[in-house]
Amino acid sequence: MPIESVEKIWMDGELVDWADAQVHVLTHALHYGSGVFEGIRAYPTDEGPAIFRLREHVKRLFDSARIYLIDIPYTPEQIFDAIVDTVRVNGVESCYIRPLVYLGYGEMGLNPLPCPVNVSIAVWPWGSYLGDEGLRHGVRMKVSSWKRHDPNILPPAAKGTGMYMNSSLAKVEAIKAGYDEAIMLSPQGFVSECTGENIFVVRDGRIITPPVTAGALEGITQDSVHRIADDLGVPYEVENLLRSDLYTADEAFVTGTAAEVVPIRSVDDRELGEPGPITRKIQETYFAAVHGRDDRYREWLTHVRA
Ligand code: PPE
Repeated sequence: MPIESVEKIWMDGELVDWADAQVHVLTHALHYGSGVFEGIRAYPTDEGPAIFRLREHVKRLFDSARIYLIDIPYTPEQIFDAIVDTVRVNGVESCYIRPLVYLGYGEMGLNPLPCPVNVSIAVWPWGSYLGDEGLRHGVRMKVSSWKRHDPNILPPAAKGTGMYMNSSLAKVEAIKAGYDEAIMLSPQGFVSECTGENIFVVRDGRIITPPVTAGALEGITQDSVHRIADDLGVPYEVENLLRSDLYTADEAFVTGTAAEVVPIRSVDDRELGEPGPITRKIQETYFAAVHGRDDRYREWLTHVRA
């Protein structure tokens, strides 16, 4: 589906027209994937649009940049405010938000240090990432033949643009084989995560998700699920999972800002069936939280029309 355009994009401190948000072909990041980014969502609430967990996303953006020695020429407060402004000025009720820090035009070659650092913030309306059907009835997953990065090859803690070539290889393999999404294993063979989502299984009433040492990004949605599970009194554990644990799980689901909370209906054709009660409850509570319908999670919202 083509991107649905809005009016303005924030580029290096200014709001420019959507069509004018252009870069030079010799932009370093186009050649070497030298950038870091975030994915954030804003949802409609009774008090107008609210951005979900903005503070945490801005923090992770700066952490990602730090890992790659990219010096962002703004403070976290400035980026926070710029994101709020960009949502506000475009007059959208709900949107996906993509802040991008990238090495720009100036130098070529694999030493990125002399390159200028550019920042853009784009927003656009974006529906269910894994489809409405998937959100309701679950997605069909395939364990990929492509492994996730070893943390000493590319640090999964940083949302680096280049490392998503790995995700795309796995995604394409899964789609071409007739599945919705791929599950990736670590080089050691433990379950890591999906191409753009964290993964969870439910076993004997407990939620289990793989550790960061298995190559998973420390997801902000994953953290929201942790808190929600605590509030619901569902035990939450971080443990290595084997491929076979996915086949025999009582329930399984994935989480991400773009994907939200999506049930898994099968893994490598082993049917898990319709979404189970714990997945449903987590999903329901998550949607209540993002829409400002649950007071317990109000501190996660940044209202745009303050
Ligand atoms: N793992 C990966 C590899 C990942 O990219 C994401 C987010 C997550 C886990 C979940 O993280 P969080 O959003 O903090 O819960 N993926 C982003 C990019 C998706 C895309 O297609 O682009 C997202 O969901 O915004």
